[in-house]
Amino acid sequence: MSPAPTIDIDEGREHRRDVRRKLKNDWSGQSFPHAGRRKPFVGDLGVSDPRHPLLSLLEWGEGLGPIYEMRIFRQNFVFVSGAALAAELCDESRFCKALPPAIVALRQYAGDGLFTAYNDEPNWQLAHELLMPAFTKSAMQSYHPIMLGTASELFDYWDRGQGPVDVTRSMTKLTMETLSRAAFSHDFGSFTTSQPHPFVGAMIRALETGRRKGGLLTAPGGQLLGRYLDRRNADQQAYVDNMLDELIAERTGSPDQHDLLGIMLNVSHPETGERLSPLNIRHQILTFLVAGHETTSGALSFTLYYLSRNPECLAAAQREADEILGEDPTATPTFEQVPKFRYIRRCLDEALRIWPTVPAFARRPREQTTLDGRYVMTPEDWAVIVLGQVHRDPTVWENPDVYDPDRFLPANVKQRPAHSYKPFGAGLRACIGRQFAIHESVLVLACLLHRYDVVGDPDYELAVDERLTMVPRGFELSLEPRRARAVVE
Ligand code: MNH
Repeated sequence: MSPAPTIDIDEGREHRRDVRRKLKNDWSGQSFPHAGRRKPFVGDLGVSDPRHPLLSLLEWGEGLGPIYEMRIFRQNFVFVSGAALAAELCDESRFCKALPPAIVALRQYAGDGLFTAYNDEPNWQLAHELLMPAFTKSAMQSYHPIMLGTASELFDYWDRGQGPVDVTRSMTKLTMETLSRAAFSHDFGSFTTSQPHPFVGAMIRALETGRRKGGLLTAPGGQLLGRYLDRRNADQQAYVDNMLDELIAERTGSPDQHDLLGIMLNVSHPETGERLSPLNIRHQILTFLVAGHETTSGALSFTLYYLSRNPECLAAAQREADEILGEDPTATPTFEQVPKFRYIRRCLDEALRIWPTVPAFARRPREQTTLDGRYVMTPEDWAVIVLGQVHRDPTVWENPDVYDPDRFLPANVKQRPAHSYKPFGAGLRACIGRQFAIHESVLVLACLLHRYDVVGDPDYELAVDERLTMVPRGFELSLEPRRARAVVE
């Protein structure tokens, strides 16, 4: 049994606020295509698999057109799969981020942290302004050595082992370590201890409960089930909250350390002098850990999957790594070299097109408007942009299921309509960690391909796991260390 976290929240009050903020989403009575036959009372229950709701959208949403809906009990969901409608929703002058029930459910853990804050919550603006400087391209300079360090620990760990490696598992360890070191200088020992640190498991289980609860709350009796899940989960959450609170307390008032926690503790707003509260800092750290590790891990894993399936792309990526890094297979890039891996970057972009690891995000209008010139939307209505469908809309992407990194050559990007590609979201509430994810991913891919020849199992068929994000399941690579040799052939 863990002691209660030192910072307490009035959960009743938080919950009442979320209920008050809930958007009606009735679309003024308009209806859209939906799957199968709708049943009285339960609606479209059973259409979507609750164990992987977003993945199953890609199946049952197929053929329903650019906008479609699902109703579960009294909760209405409207999905957008067409690129033109999605682009319209990404217009920040007319639309903004919406919090669907699944995101609201995460507020129990992440509170008013950046990802789960309502647009008008004062802590969003404050945290956004205080933390933006920590996520600029140039700020990556201080994370660069951390990223190189964890990558080299991963390679050593692989070199000590035998046989093929589980790619997603390895990449998840890697991104978790990078993030915890960059965020609060904590080493979870992922590559040095045999037992995973209990914090990581507790955090993931707590969030998984949140996700399940989010799905439940729309059903009659769901509140009750939700409370049951909460009780079962209370220990996990208390453990996670506690560890973070202790860490924050330990570091408060201690000399400046150059990680995200140091910035949050020591920097005040240049104009107002405001600072983040200890509770909000806990929410932010949890947010970074969660938002930043599985997403990047999935991006790396999907890229490696597609490279292993496309020998010409793999050869081109390896050639680029060799050209920039030279003969020594263990050479690592400087900070300035990372953006030079242009082809590897395109490989990453293309993997995130086919498998955007954050599979969807939601938007609502600022004022009443019409979508596509015909669907009335009030600020009480929201639509989910289904990235997996939008990124494969055949009106924008030729042969959308084919992996082709050259779609991201500058000339080709320029020819596509604006907002065709949105793996990091849109507008003010777009991903703050984008540069972080891209710098880390490109650096890791370049080092990896320079150091090893990679071979996938030819019999492996891509299977995708839906956790909080999308990741390949059971994908293994055999790694053959490369020798120092003439790189010019
Ligand atoms: Mn990230 C928001 C995708 C890596 C921290 N992220 C978002 C959104 C998408 C997204 C999409 C917008 C969601 C919405 O509109 O509701 N993020 C990604 C992807 C990767 C990623 C695909 C990796 C690949 N994200 C990271 C990393 C971090 C991070 C790394 C932190 C170090 N992301 C965030 C935060 C937000 C966010 C924080 C919320 C920003 C805000 O609303 O102010």
